[in-house]
Amino acid sequence: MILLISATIGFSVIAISPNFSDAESELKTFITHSGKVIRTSGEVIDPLYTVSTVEFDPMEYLREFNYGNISKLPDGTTVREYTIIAEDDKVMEVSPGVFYNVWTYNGTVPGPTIRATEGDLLKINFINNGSKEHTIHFHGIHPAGMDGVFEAVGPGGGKFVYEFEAGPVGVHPYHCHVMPLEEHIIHGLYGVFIVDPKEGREPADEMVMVLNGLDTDFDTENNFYAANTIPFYYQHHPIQINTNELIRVYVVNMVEFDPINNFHLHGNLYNYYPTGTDLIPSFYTDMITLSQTERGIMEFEYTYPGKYLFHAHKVEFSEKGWVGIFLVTDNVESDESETEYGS
Ligand SMILES: [Cu+2]
Repeated sequence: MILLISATIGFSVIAISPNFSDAESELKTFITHSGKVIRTSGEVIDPLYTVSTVEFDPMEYLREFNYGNISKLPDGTTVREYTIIAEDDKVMEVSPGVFYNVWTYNGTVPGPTIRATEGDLLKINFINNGSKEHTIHFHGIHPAGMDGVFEAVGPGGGKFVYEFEAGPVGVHPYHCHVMPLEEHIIHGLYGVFIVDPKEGREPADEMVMVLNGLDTDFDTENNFYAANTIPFYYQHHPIQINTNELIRVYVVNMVEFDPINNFHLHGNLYNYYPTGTDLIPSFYTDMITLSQTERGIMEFEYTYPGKYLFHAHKVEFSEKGWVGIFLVTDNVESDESETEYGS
């Protein structure tokens, strides 16, 4: 086969007539995670993905709660309906120049923060648009058939409706439970599930922080750590809060591979409610230690304005991205950020 490539470079014409027979015999065929068939004589680096990027704004995610589509049963029970779509072919620039194949619920890592009140009936319409089997396994109390473990949902549009009563009160993770579990979690199939007490909680500036790690070179060790996926994000974009206003952080540790994580707050201490299941705090501290999927609620107020760090006191983690700043001022309108229950 003779291939003639005519390229105009200035006024010169380059003719190439290589013998492709050797190269042709070495062509490798492989399928990308989006199902595309590729043939190449070059190096096949797996995984290789199509250019389908994820845009994720950690500042938006921080205070965004999904209360679902609300309706009522004849007996007055509130029904909340959510749709969650899994995909596994997206690429996200997690740090400048570092592209990582994320597996997503509704297009982001973490997935949406699902929020309900204890006793509500939840219907989660799950659609798997990925190329592998996925599920949603909620932590909490529900029937065995709603546990998202033995009911793998097939790729390419498989569906399942998870239906259960919201409970117990607290902050819980949800995540995919298909094996190898570590792989499905480290790629990003997880999110936060908040169950509010019927009487609500004291009004506060509320936020969600998922502590996560990224193994970008597939050696089962994390290369980056973060609060809400993007390393150093809240250091470069400090979280603005007010003096003398109650701050409530729902914190969930989803770091794989490393057995512990922790959360240290500067210039202050916080009341800590492990798993958020009790309305009376267990600790008043500036440091908690969290193992995989351990979580809780932190509450605090700042008296003095200024910049305050929060970070893993496992210094390796903070130096690889799990660090942020609260920018405390005493002149910001506070009404907008307060949670309205039952909304
Ligand atoms: Cu999965």
